[in-house]
Amino acid sequence: MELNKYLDVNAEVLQAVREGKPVVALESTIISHGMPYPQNVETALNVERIIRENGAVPATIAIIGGRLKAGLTPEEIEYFGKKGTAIAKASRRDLAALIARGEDGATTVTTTMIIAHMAGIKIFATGGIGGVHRGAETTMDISADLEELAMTPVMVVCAGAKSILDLGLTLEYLETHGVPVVGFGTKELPAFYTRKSGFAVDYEIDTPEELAKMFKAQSDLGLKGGMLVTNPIPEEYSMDADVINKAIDNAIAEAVSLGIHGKETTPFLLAKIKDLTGGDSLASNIQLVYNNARLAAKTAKAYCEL
Ligand code: PSU
Ligand code: MN
Repeated sequence: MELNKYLDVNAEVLQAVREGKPVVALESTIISHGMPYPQNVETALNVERIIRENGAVPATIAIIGGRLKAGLTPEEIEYFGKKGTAIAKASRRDLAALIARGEDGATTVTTTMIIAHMAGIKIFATGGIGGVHRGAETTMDISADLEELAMTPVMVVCAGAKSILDLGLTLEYLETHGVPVVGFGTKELPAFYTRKSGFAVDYEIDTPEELAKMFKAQSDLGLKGGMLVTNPIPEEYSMDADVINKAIDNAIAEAVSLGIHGKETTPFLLAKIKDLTGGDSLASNIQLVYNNARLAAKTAKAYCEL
């Protein structure tokens, strides 16, 4: 495997990829922008442990000093968690600038997919993805995550998307771009904090083995683009839909009145929702990420056994 000259893959990840062993990619925006310190570091380290316990090698992805990294040390994870939002959120358009300037960047779903693919990693676990924002018919605010799912062959295991987004339009967009949306053990798109959204997914799949088979068929066909696996939050950690939806509506109203836009929108809304719902949403968020890490590791293992 010829590595991209801007990419550093740590020894354990490199060996696993070369030997065809299961590897799961993880994003770093969830660490620096998604949760407060020190819970972010604790969660990121637990996620890596859960992936190992389920038979795969974790590869947390980030940009450090202008180098694209696949596989971080615990010290690097601590650094990202502590620096938090002072680290730039890096999307596709930011990669070249961060490399040229030798700066750090927290990778979103988009850039984690890009770097995972460069490193030969096929499966990626996270919390939630970006999508078509409410009001996008006038703001044109559509996350680059959807474009990336349309063109980069990585399976993204998430808990659906928060209803800070227009979930119906998000599904329309993914359909147009040929991205399969799978519900794990459900016919309904989960909405991150809750198991239900009222929107149907394309396919219900009930085992990691079937997920692996479907993704293998997509790669064998040479179809470009990824696959979105939506894994509902475990029942015992799911939140009351009214409580969370009220917080989301209030957060969106505040963002509109303050004129928040561009790359700030998603982090602003996420932080507001956390303030409005206190520790409850953080605890749920942590648990759904663990749940996705387990499924991604099992799927990566099944994929390697095909
Ligand atoms: N949605 C969440 N949690 C997150 C994100 C989105 O529920 O942490 C982060 C992810 O890193 C995602 C990014 O890729 O925000 C999307 O940002 P934007 O909407 O600006 O594309
Ligand atoms: Mn946006």
